Amino acid sequence: MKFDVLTLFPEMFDILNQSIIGKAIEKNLIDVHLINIRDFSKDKHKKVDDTPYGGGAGMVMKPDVVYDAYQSVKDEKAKVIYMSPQGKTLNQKMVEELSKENHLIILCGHYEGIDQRVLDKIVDEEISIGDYVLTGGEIPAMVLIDSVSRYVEGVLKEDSIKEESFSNGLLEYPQYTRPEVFEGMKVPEVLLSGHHENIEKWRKEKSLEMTKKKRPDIL
Ligand code: 4H4
Repeated sequence: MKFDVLTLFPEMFDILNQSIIGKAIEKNLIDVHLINIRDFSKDKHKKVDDTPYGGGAGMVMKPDVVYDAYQSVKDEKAKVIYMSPQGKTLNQKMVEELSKENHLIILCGHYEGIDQRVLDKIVDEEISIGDYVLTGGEIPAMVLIDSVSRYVEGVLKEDSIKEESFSNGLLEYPQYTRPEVFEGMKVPEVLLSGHHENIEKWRKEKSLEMTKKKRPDIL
């Protein structure tokens, strides 16, 4: 899976080199290229934004600069995603769908947004990570890269994504590990029984119970 990220702050993505995603990059399971939009400004002051036509607060990213940055990575087979609070709210189903793509170009929004003309011209899908406004689209882009990369073969151990929250429409069952007694609280007996059928049944019941309690909306 190849990710091309159009951003004004490529250095923010350094954290992707940590942990599981970092290892996946090292193993060439995923490829993350950062394109600094500012490099495509023809202005001597490297201007990338300007005041909005019609007045109003804040600055809008210039369409020509964004378009030239896009052209540098353009690929007919790639899906172009714009991270914005106006997009469809990301969920596990969308993540799983996106993981089937081979090449994602992710445009990080900034300031008050980007000139609508370049969005209309290049964006295939507008995605939000939630109904709140952040200072930039870089964290949303990293959320997308992290969540989609988990579906790329070899990134996680076999079967890790099979039973996690949302993968079967329910929240994951509660997890326990050593010590057997913690602050007087014992691990549920069934999990110590080695009786796989009973454990499976208990886990399914707990998943349903947890979902009813915490997220009845996804039932
Ligand atoms: C983009 C702010 C667009 C406002 C931005 C608009 C999110 C989010 C986000 C920095 C940028 C903000 N991105 N999920 N939530 N003019 N991005 O807050 O469309 O209102 O993904 S606008």
